Amino acid sequence: MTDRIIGAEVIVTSPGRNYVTLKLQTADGLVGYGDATVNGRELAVASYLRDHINPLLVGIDPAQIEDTWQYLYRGAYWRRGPITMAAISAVDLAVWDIKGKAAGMPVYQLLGGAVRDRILAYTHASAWELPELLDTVDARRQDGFRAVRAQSGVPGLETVYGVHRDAHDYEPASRGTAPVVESWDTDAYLRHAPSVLTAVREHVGPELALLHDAHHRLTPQQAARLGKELEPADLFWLEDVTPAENQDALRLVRQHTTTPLAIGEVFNTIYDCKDLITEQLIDFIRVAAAHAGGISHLRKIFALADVYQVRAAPHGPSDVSPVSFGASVHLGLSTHNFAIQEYMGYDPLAHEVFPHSWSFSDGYLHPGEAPGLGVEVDEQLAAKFPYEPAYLPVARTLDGAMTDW
Ligand code: KDG
Ligand code: MG
Repeated sequence: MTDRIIGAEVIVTSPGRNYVTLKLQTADGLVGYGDATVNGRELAVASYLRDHINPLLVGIDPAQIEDTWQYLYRGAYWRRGPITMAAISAVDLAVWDIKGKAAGMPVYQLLGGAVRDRILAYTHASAWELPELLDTVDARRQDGFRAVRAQSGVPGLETVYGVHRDAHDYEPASRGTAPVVESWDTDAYLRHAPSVLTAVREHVGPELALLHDAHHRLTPQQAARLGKELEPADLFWLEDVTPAENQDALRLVRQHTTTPLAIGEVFNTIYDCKDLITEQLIDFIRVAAAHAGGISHLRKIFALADVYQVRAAPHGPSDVSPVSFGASVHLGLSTHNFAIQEYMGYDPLAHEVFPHSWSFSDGYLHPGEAPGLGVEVDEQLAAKFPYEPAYLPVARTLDGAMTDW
């Protein structure tokens, strides 16, 4: 007998920050969870699910994962875009979770089984001044990390992406009814960043994998110059050097530097990735299970990337929930060209609201052996943390014009 979806519900909760979770229930008594969190636009996805998708799911056979994906993608007519694709991602994750639970197997087994024992993780180290940054990098290494993203302040600027002046943990969204306005000066950043990363490399020695995120702010020429100047720092990657809309930019960057390039955290489909992959303009593709169509679509993107020796390295900030983070770890264990998983970490409350089988130890992640995705939701606890309006910052250049944050 085929099972059927009998209930679809959206849970919006804020244990430390906002998360949007889809819960599907089946006639056989199975429950599947998916993540649909889009940082700063959470309620748009919640409405897309509640008002437009959930009514369509009731009666569907949850085992038909690919058909359900195609129904929601092709059936929308207005396809792609972050809100639509986050909603489709949530459904996809929830039905993979159900399939795993029905089979009594962790999802990585359904994806072909383990191709590695554990998944390399990187985390964030940030501090305004270099001495504190070096201390923070050391502290992350003591936590077991073998790969660290380093971000520092910039002289003359009040705010910089990835760094808080007075804290070593960085969370970009802030609660409130309007975005914080930051100021930005690319020239000041370019004068400073190479010396910081070179100093970090000198401090840590050759082995630590060192990463840096330029967060979509440079012109092609500036990105090429930065990549070249960072070569002595031997980065594992330089991330998001140019805004995602201008993919031609990467051609120029590539001609001038051998610093590896990573991009894709704001991409939603394989169509956003395909030119960068097939023209070998990047080394790592950063799509997230919560934002680019779930496990089903990430598998396709990673398979395309494999042909071109581009490796998978999904986005893993605190603003994708432990549900889609778990999905990423299942993909990591079972995908041959998976390189590294970002693990920014979670507020302790988020670990409690989303109890999970995935674990971090000695610099590596493992999805665990629980059936399905292995992430549950403590709904009673979740209800104690209602949605709170929150926004990502916006940025203006020193002359007052809006720029990319
Ligand atoms: O919501 C935005 C964050 O997820 C993003 O700024 C984090 O760039 C980021 C990263 O690499 O983790
Ligand atoms: Mg990034």
